[in-house]
Amino acid sequence: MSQKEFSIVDTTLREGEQFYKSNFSTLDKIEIARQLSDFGVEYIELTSPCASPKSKTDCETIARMGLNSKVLTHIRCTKEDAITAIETGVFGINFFFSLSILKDKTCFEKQISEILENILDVLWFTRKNAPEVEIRFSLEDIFRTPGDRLIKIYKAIGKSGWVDRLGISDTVGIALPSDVENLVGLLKSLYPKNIEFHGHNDTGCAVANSYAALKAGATHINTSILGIGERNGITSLAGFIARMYSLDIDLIKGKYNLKQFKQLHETIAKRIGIDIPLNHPIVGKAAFMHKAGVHTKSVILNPKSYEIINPSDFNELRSILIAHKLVGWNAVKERANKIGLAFEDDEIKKISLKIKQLSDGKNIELKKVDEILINAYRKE
Ligand code: HCA
Ligand code: CU
Repeated sequence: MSQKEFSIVDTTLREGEQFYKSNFSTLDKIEIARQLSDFGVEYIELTSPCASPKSKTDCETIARMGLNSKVLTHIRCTKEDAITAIETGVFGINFFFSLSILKDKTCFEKQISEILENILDVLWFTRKNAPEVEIRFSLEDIFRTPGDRLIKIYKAIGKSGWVDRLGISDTVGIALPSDVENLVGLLKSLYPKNIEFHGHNDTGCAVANSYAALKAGATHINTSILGIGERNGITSLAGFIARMYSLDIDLIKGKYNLKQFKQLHETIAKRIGIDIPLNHPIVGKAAFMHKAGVHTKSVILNPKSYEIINPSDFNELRSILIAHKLVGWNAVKERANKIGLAFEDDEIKKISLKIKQLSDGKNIELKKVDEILINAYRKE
């Protein structure tokens, strides 16, 4: 499948800085960049050096770290921003521009051709002054940008040969996977080279949309750790990795250092002062917990019956929960065996019933289940 060739452009240090709780120090950024690079993301995107004086020195510092990941910065499409970005020594520049019908009215008073000329002027200026720098150009809010405008802009930029890839941004998370597929397909017909997708998660479609983009021929996918970004953020790295792992385990195990996944997430959670959401893919506390009797019975026999991700690939542990009213006797039997107690099946079934009665509508701890098992064993 062509999707094998994809690159992750992780933007925790750019889009993620736009999350309401983020305020990374230089040391935070250095640590996060190093861990992202060790995990193996192909690109790391940094906040514009024009955003604040420290943003500029941080770009310079991270660009010089000698990371395996390529370091990009994200700027407006102006010569002033381009000059500052080039000065930082980054590997690549991600330009963004808006032609959305809802954004900036003044923009549409100008003729599209004039806007295009300005964009081309900036891209040519950058290419000329930094021939070695990788350039991406992207239109913001592309699903609310009139088709004729985007075709005209992308055709001309593609033809110029001054960019290394074109991007599309679902800035408000409005797209469905089918919309993304259609648009990437259209873009491919105008520009059969590298395409980047950036998708917000306002309707919970970011991961599916990112996959749809790849399926239609996109090559670069934006992610952030825990999906952090403006509002409720973008495609989460864990969601995207889970999606791709489920399709091709060997590919993902070969491309990324999965054993470091949890640590990377813990670092970010700590730096922004939150807990990892319990139900987050792969790294959430509940990701490998099995509860209902029907599930636990099968998982004990064959974990794949209810798991598409092997927790040990990510240094995670599977849990079989038994201190609750949905418990199944097979799971209780497994627990009894684990603590060295053997029972006949009939006896285990009786014990399971007792656990159900005790825990119906109220929480009990595993300690209590063990106590019940030990007392029953003593009575035997
Ligand atoms: C922003 C906009 C952006 C840009 C994405 C991109 C978006 O917050 O400045 O350039 O790929 O969602 O449109 O994040
Ligand atoms: Cu965004």
